[in-house]
Amino acid sequence: MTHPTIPLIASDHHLAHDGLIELVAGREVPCFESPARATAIRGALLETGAYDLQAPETHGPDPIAAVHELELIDVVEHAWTDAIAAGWDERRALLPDTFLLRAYAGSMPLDALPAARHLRLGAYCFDTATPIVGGTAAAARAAVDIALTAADRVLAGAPLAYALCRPPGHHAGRNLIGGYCYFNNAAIVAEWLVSRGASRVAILDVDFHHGNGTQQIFWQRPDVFYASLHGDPGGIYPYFSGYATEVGGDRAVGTTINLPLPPGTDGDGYLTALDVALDAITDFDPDAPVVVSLGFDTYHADPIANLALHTDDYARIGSRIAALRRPVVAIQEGGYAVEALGANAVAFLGGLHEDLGTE
Ligand code: OKP
Ligand code: ZN
Repeated sequence: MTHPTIPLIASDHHLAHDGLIELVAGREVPCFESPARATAIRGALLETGAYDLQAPETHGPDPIAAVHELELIDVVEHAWTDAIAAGWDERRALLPDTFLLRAYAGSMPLDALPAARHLRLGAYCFDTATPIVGGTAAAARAAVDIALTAADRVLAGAPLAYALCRPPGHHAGRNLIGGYCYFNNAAIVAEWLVSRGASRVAILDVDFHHGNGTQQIFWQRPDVFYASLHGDPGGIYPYFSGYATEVGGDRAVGTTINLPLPPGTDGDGYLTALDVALDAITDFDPDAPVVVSLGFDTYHADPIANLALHTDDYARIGSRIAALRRPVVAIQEGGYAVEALGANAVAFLGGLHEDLGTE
């Protein structure tokens, strides 16, 4: 049986999104979420000869506005230019220094915000890991187009397409950026599939971190299933969501499933939890391609994670997902062991594609 090439959707827009620093527990550290990540993955995939590199097609603002509030989009688009206009040093990344927490308002009906979008940032951002620089908005828009173009390829009949998104998306909520994420690429694809006629869409999130943004966006949506495997939020970012008790809102009970994993979980342990998620997706019975939020930060040597997967485990995970016998749109999220990202992507997508076959 011959396998046609796999669409690899990528662009260079991400190169100008280079945050330089993030704050971890009050300390400045180099950004883990770096341009080198995407460069490494792209190089390794192309080297196999099994991928067809394609530029994203522009889908415009509407698919983004179907998931995110206009005021959040406005902040992502204009925080940098407003900061520069106010005299910000363009060699420094923009990070909020004040956060509009629920507790700030208490019972006060506060609704005024500064006109300057860089001064609003803390009302739309939940951490200090999500810097904005000159290239951020264009990169975030391109990442959405990359994800949507991959979805289009699968809708057109490809069993698998891979979206090399950077920045990632799964921490971004309807009105919120955070966790290196600005626009939620996977959520935008899921909503796009619904707009294309799907009545049930499943998102499988295998990034090491809980996709709090994706979960929030679809919390009350019985037509979009969200399954996530991740480091136990009791000790792992983003701390405030991803517990097994979170199963969906009152209008969508059972269409969210969280599988927190203990530190040190290896490939066998991971596959056991993955089977729970895959069985749930099978029961849900999506009528659209499965959206995979794909992170390689489950890798044993990842600098910000604590699981113990190895490169060959990604091939096993890929082929287990292929056993769903459903087409897949794979959307890149995290993974920070740059030297291993290429091999891990080759293993995962190879295992997935081989076993998906062409029927
Ligand atoms: C993005 B993705 C913990 C620092 C956490 C943010 C991590 C964002 C991960 N010491 N910093 O899900 O890979
Ligand atoms: Zn992650």
